[in-house]
Amino acid sequence: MAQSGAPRRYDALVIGAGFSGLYALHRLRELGVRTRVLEMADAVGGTWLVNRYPGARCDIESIEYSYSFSDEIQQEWVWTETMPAQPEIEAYLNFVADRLDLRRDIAFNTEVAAMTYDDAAAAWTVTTRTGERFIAPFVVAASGILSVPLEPDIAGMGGFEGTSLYTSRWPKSGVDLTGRRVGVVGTGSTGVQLIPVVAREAAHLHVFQRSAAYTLPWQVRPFAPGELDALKADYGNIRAAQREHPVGAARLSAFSVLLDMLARPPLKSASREEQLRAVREHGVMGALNWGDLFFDIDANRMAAQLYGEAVARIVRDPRTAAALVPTHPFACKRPIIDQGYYETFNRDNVTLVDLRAEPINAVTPTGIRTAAGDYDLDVIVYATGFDAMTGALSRIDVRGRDGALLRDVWAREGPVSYLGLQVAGFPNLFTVQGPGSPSAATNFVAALEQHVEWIGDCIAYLRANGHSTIEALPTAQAEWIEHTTALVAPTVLVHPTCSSWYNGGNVPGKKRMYMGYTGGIPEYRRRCDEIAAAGYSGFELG
Ligand code: N01
Repeated sequence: MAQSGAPRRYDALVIGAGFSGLYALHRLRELGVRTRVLEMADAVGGTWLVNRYPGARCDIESIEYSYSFSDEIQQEWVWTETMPAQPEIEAYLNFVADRLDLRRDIAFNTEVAAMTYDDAAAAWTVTTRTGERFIAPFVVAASGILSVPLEPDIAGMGGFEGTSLYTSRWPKSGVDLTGRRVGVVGTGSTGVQLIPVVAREAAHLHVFQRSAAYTLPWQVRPFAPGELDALKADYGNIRAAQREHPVGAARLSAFSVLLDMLARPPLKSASREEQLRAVREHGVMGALNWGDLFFDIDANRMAAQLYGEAVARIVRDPRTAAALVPTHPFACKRPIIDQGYYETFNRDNVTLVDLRAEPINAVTPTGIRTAAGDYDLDVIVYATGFDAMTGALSRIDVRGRDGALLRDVWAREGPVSYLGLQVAGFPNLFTVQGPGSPSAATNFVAALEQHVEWIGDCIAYLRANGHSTIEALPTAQAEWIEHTTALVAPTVLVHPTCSSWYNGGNVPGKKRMYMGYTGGIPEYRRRCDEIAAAGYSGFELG
């Protein structure tokens, strides 16, 4: 990569201008740290800028899936729906960028390609794809936990003569699918949101499903007149409750529902009549709303069976209904909520293709060929997920102490980190929502605010106390991993049949390790604060 011009120097560099990067910039500026944000896209928004596929929506309430650090912002911004759709979140992040005058410190269209730590100078040199260089003592990687899309490796994909689309980079101008024969590959959170919307437009929709999803029906609605104002008037209490809640969202959300299940009676001691009543009265939710599913794989399997009975009450074609029943344990993958997912399979223009029965052999010029035959398509939509948590930093050449490459460390040892905030051997590099932090299983926005604030305070502390470096100790890192692993060990989340982005199982060749901290944000915050108060125990300050 050619180097162009003299490097520009800052006190800190932030990678990414999504939710995390915007707040990191604001916070560091407030602390008097000269900061530059490097953003590969041409606008702010991160994941909410590029995942603009039809149906894209958050599964946490807008008043909680938003910054809490500024009362002005939370009072001024007007949400229109209980759970915001992608355009509204993108608009919100643009509003925040304008309101805090953030753009003047963001370099857009600036993709970081490499970063190297210089031990003698105690600084990072960051080089962009076009060869620009930036030097700063501190780097904050706000590069996103779900920002590197996974493109499937299916023979013949490049030779498809119709339109190939990726949900993670949906065209800004939109795509008219009216009257077209569409195939969707992938039935995770993205596919489940997309499929009902596409079904209403397309002439015919084929859903190519490799793993069926557990998904709960949800009602998203516009705020009633005066409702948002009343919530805003109570924001102090709402944020206080959120702060105390393990998942960082105290109101009803995809996560809080899971947590509430823990307090429910065990499925194993429910009579058959009680089980059937739960399904009759509460549908798929009734099948899963039991307290023992997280810890007892047999109870979890019973729930899957009950879930199948609930799905069969909605989906009329028995073969389709049976194919829609997941075979992996419930809770292995991130919870999904939907609007009319199962009902979509009752439409005449929707066909489920069960890839467990007929795997994809190839993409042909005219569609998709499975083991059972050819499906002619005009459009193929890939909703095939992300290289989560470690993907964004792994595609950058991150060289720490002694030239160690971060992606090699993670390939060798798994996604190790101390607190999800730093990796041993990579001084002064902070990761917002890194592996081993609460991020994955919580309200990302609540989790990132805590991270950004801790990082800001840490940098301020180092500067105030004449330290130029901070680096996670390998022993502290190993103990942290041991702790996060022990927390999740008694749950079904680590069952051998669990494979998802939570444990890297969705990326061929990625070393598997559960990448979250399941102790909840309040306990995590307490530990992080305790570590800081003890002079950053577990870190070496230089
Ligand atoms: O990705 P996924 P996602 N052939 O990895 C399938 C967040 N999010 O983008 O399970 C055929 O969950 C794959 O099959 P399998 C949220 O955190 C949030 O949907 O590997 N199929 C799976 O069905 C979420 O968890 C929101 O067998 C292939 C699907 O593609 C995360 O993003 C909305 C395949 C990928 O599912 C990721 O969700 C959207 C192949 N070669 C996303 N390769 C909300 O806030 C992969 N698949 C609501």
